[in-house]
Formats: sequence, structure tokens, C-alpha cells
Amino acid sequence: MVINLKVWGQEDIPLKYGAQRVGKRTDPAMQQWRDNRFGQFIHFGLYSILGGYYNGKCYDGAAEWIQSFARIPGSEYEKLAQQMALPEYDAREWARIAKNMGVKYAVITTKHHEGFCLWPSKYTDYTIANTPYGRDFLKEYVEAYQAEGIDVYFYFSIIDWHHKDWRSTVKNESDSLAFERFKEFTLAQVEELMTDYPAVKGFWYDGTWDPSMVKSGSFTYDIEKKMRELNPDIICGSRLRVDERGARHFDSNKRLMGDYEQGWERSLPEKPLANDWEAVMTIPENQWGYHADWKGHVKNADEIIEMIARATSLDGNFVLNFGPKGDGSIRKEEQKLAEEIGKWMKVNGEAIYGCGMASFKEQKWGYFTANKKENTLYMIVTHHPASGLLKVNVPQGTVIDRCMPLNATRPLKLQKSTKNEYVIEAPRIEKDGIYVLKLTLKKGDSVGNYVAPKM
Ligand code: JFZ
Repeated sequence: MVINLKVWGQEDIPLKYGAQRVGKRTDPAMQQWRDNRFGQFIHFGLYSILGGYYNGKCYDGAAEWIQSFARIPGSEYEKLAQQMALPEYDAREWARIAKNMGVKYAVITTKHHEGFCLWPSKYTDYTIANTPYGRDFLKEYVEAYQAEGIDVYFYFSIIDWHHKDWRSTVKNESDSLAFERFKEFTLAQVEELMTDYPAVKGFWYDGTWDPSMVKSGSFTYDIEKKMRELNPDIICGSRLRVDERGARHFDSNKRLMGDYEQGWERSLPEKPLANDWEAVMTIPENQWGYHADWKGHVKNADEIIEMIARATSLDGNFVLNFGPKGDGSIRKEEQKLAEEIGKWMKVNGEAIYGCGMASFKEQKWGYFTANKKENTLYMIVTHHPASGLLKVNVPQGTVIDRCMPLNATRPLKLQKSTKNEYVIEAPRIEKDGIYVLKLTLKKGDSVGNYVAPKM
């Protein structure tokens, strides 16, 4: 089942800046990342003030890219910092919304491509310190989320459109000197974030696709190394890394660079993967930062819950993006969705948190997930059959003792139809909703690819 990316018999290419570790991490910090399963992404920056509009014109591209799409001169764009007053920002309110939605971790844009820093960095003046708001936005955010028991991760863009030493391509000696200085600046900012916000669990890097990065060899290698020196528990996604041959995410020997595959952008894998992975998803189509006009399809709660279920059933994490408004408030549509998802997670979250892939054959009704520690199996039913009968194929010899809907108090009737199949009579429990059945197996039978300990 598991895809092995390494081609058999192929010699390794000697690499100086390839993967720094081979195989999945097994430490508790990484296990916590997996157990969390569901996270929130926040895109917030100066672009949030524009909301997709510049000089009265609407730009339909991703709102956080407006500086580039609308070709706004740096000297003009910079002035937005003077409008960053955040009258509605209340970090505790954001954290409550996230907690209520049921996320266990959150990723916040400390600095997006625009280069504006949400923390008072001592390495640039282009920060929250020099706005009417003035306070340390990031510190308030971290403390509020922490207080709700939500793990905090930092998004950090390597691309920095504002920094004088950033180069998209390195064409000559002077570019090369500038880019060296830029590397020092980036390392200093990462160290600053890790030192001043020691609660941070990991980094979600972005913006390493430009030719300057792809050709730089040691740049991203050194960042990863530095982070691990500062905190061996730190979790780093694969999008940071480029090896000296220009391979991204996976090095030239097909080994994942970083702790989890960070390439699942607005899509989920179809099959199990050999590595840890995380998918990030927008609520509208391709909008991360606040856009006043969401055009096209906007996802509904069940659509998102199904993706969370699918990610869990494939041993991956799922992160849902929010783009708060420039005044610091969270738009109504996002609040409503957060509430709907939260309502479901409160009843059914035990089929998600701490769960992963079960070695049971997928059925048309939805997704299996398993909690291997508890040896329980869950059926997340997204497609209730017209017959009201759910068929469950079990591995030879496996016995299901009990089938309990998570939103009811009485077990459902189980019928063993043939040697390896059970039929569950499941009247639609909650109209039009996704529901979860918890299956208890006979002692010693296994929910996953291991045999449960005998009790
Ligand atoms: C990047 C950013 O440019 C974007 O603004 C947003 O922050 C998003 C989360 O990340 O966009 C990407 C990055 C990688 C891919 C696609 C869009 N990719 O690998 O397909």
C-alpha cells in the first residue's frame, strides 16, 4: 500500500545539502503534531487592509499577492503600515474561535512575501512596532492560543519583497553579496523568533522557489540545521528545503527534507504516503489573505469535515485557512463555518484526534479511522446509503463486538452476513449530516497494521 519513492538498486547521489534525517520521526513532539490532526492557518498582514482592492479596482488573484498583481510601488505599499491600527483585534477572541472550532494547532503568518513583520523584529523597521497599533501582535497571539491549549506554529516567507538584499535571481557579484547578507538576515530573524517566542512548536516556511534559492545550495540547509540546534523538538515542513541540485521537498535521492511533506496545497493525496504530510485548505477558492469579495465556490462545513476525515484516514493533518480583516476582526462567514465545524468536532472529534489510518478496506459510505492506542475503529459516514445498510468488510477472523453511534446512546444492530462482512442497520441519525460509528473489536483483534495487546 505504501508508496516507496526510492528506486531499488539505484545508487545514492552524494549530497552535501540533502535530507538531514531519513524516515519518520518517532519522538513525542512529532507524535503530538500527528495527534493534533486538525489545525488553523491565519494569513494576516498589510494586504489584509486592502482586501483585494487597490485604487478602487478589484484584483481577483490571491489577496496576499496584491502588491505584486497590482504592481504597487514599494514606497506606496509601505504606507499601509500607517493604517495598521487594529481596532478590532482581540487575540483571545481569535483563540476562542479556533478552540471552539476544535483545532489543536495553528499556523500564523509572522511575515508573508510582502516582508512586513507581525513581531517587533530588531533586524528591520518594517514591523508592527512602527504602526499605530504598536504592540507586539505576535506575542499576544501566541499567549492567547497557548492559553486555549492550542500549539502555535509560525509561517515564515523566505521571499521578502521589501528587503533591499532579497534577490529573485543572482546575476552578478553585487547580487551575490546582497544575497549573502539576506541569508544572514533570514537566519537572524529565525533565531529571533525561536528565542523570543520559545513556545513555537515549528515553522511553516514558504517562498523558496525563486532561482536564487533553488541555486543557493546551503541556504535552507543551514536554516534547518540552526533550528534543530536551537530546539531539537522543532518541527519543520519540507517546503523550506532545496538541495544543491535544485530538488525541492524531497532531495535528489528522493528523501524527504524536513519532518513532514508540506506540498499538499488545496489538495489531498488519494493514497497513503510513506511520509508524514499536511494539507492546507482555503475556504473560498484561492484566497489566503482577506479578500472582500469571495468569488466562485465557497466550501461548506460538511465539505471541510469530509476532508478532515479523509486526511485522518490517510495519516495526514488538515489545516483550514482564515484571512482576518485589516481591522483585526474575523469575517462572519468564517465565524459561522468555524462554529459549524466545531459543533461536529465536539461530538465526533474522537474519530479524528489521535487517530490515523486503519487497515480496513474503504467502503462507499466514507472513511475508516483508527485510534491505535485505544484499539478503536471509527466509521465516518459521509455518504449514507439509501438502504440504510452499511457494509463493513473486515479482515479474516476479525470480530466486531459493538457498533455505537457517537451522537446516540444505544448501539446499532450488527449482522454478520458472510465470513468477512458485517451489515449495520443505520437509520439516518442526524438529517443530512456526517455521522460517526464507533466499532469495538473483539479482544486481541487489531484496528490497524499492528496486533492489539491482549488485555
Ligand atoms: C504560497 C503563497 O504564495 C500563498 O500566498 C499562500 O501563503 C500559500 C499558503 O503559500 O503559495 C503557494 C505555495 C506553494 C504552492 C502553491 C501556492 N504549491 O506548492 O503548489
